[in-house]
Amino acid sequence: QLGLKTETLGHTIHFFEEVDSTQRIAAKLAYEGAPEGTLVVAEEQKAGRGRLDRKWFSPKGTGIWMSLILRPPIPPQRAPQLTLLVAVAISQAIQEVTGLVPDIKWPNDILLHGKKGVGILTELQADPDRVHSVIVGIGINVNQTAEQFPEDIRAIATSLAIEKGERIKRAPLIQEILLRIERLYKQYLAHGFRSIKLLWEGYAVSIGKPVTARTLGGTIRGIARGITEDGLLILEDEEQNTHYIHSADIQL
Ligand code: BT5
Repeated sequence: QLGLKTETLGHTIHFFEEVDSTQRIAAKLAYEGAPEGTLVVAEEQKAGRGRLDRKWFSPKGTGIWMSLILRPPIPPQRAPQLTLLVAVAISQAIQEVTGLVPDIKWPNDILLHGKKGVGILTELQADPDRVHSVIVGIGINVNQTAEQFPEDIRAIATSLAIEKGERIKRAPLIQEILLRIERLYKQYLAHGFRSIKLLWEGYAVSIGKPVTARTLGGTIRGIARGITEDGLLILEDEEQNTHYIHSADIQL
């Protein structure tokens, strides 16, 4: 039992010992009409995934692997804002529970001392003018030791326990994350993205710095100038051209 303090988020929880991906299950539930706040949590994912069908390593019992259904009344182009909102909420929760100060790397990574500890995957069911549901996938490395990461990501990945130097209880962290998401989400629905954007900027690395952005359309080098009101990255290249980037991998 999680002992939730939220009003709606997480009030229906589908818990699984083992799944392919909580993201797939949540998408199915959303399609079948599951209400906002429905949460799918698993101890282990056999086929956890990142963006572009990349793999998300989700071993048994050491992390938080969960997907949350939201139904915001927004057009699809505003959906990237929710990835950023959730990144802020998770960062706040991590800070509150562990004392660690995370950095957010646009669009969907949370770094602990420069290594990836959290990945967020936001997927939509939408018409061209209206979102039906947003499935927010959250993967948090909580208690892995360095040796428990596969070799190919050992140099870039970390866990809360590695950075904190002690094991972290998962239930209170999930509780705090849902509470923070709910708070920011209410603020977002009532007042828009502006105040969330300010919080986001407080956690963001790479703004004002040179970065390389790998997009599906190609690679752009430049200075990250900030984000737009819709949550796109503003990148200024060497010829002072401004690019608005919807999705990319960013190298610092
Ligand atoms: C992400 O993708 O970072 C989104 C990850 C979302 C995972 C959650 S878990 C619950 C829900 N159910 C799912 O099936 N997924 C969501 P992306 O930015 O594409 O990063 C993927 C890359 O991160 C991989 O190609 C690896 O390099 C690296 N990676 C894989 N597993 C990792 C881990 N456990 N920790 C850190 N990095 C990892």
